[in-house]
Amino acid sequence: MRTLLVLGLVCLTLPFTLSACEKVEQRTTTISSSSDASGVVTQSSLSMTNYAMRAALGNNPNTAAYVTITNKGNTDDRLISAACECATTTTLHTMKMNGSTMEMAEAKDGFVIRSGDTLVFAPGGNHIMLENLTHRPVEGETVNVTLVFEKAGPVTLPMLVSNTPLAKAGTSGGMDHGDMKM
Ligand SMILES: [Cu+2]
Repeated sequence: MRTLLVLGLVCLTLPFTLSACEKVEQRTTTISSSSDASGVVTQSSLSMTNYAMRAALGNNPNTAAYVTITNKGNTDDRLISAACECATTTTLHTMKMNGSTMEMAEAKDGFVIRSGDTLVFAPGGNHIMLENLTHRPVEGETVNVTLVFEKAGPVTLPMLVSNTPLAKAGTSGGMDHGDMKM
């Protein structure tokens, strides 16, 4: 019932009502992912860019990974889970206010990525939490992380490991939370 209501809203708000609705119904299950030279990975209608993993720091048993996901399709999708052979536990985390402090919390229902929307995982915000590392990622190596989407299925991203993931050259990484426990 809920799904029907959502679809109804989508149809009402789109200018080409019929064709938009037909596309919703004619969703295919064909899965094929590909990666171009610039590191953009596409699967179904999802485009994944800016993915990287933070190198393990000191004795910290945990680290995090990041990615930007854009839904270029006509239907919503949901990021359900993530997995990495490098960690005992891999979960999707978001940041929430607890009183006056920002804390991370597991997004147990994953993240809905609506048609046309972009979901960002970046230092200081949403992140893929890698807990109890079984392999400690070091700067410069590549570690695979698999994202699982409700409709697009699993897609594996070869993540470059960096001490300053996603940092632009010449910046000091000001987005980072130095006090973030992870
Ligand atoms: Cu976390």
